[in-house]
Amino acid sequence: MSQDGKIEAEVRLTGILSLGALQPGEVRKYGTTIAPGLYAPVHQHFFVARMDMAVDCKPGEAYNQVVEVNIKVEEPGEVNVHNNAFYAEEKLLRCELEAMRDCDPLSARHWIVRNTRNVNRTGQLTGFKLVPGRNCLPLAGTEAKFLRRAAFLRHNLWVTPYAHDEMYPGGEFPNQNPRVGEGLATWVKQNRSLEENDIVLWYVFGVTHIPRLEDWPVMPVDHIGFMLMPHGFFNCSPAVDVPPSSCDSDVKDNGNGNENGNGVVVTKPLQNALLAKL
Ligand SMILES: [Cu+2]
Repeated sequence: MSQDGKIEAEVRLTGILSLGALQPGEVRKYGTTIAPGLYAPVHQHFFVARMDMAVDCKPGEAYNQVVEVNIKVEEPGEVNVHNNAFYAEEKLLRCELEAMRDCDPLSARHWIVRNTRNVNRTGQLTGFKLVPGRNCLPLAGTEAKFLRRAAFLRHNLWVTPYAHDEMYPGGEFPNQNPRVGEGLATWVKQNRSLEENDIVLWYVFGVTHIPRLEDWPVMPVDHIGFMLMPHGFFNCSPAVDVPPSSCDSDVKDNGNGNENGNGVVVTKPLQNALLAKL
């Protein structure tokens, strides 16, 4: 979490690739020849972040909802004579089956978890937005067998109301194929209401890894992640009253309430007061 209220989640990928051997002169359509006689298959990595949200809620309150935001281009006409207008359009995700969503960077798509009762100083509901990073979907046919037990990969975002026994998107025992009827894709068939509830976000994010020669013998770190960012949660930037850094205050600290050379009263920085208490 940083001083502007942002929470960043990052996964770093490294390690040794899974490899196959090649006959002399052989190349493989489904992989990269990364060293003489060696190829690494094209593959994908997926991660799921389960986030039990409680935006601006006191303990026990269940006053959250989720809206999807897409940027829309305005139709040409009297209100758009220069043909350059665009705007953010919001849509409330009312129930679980409406909330199976995919990323769309071309429309700057993101999702905001809002408190349904608390407003900021402009009267809008307080919220935190989920900002996707780069992402992908499984590159497989809809009937692929692995999608039976990993059906949660079919969408980048799922939203459920909190349930204490819904912890693992693939169900309790994801390796015991097929285990159909368990996990996220099954739970959402209840189509529970999300209009004012204890909201759980499931953000599924992945990377399609086309191996490079530079990934061998040990892969340099690749990064993938997302952000939770305040959106009307604070009344202004939470970073504007950050105390000076300690090295800065060492130079400027002339004592508590003393005048400096210009006749200006210099108060001891808050940070020094806090340090003194420690
Ligand atoms: Cu990889």
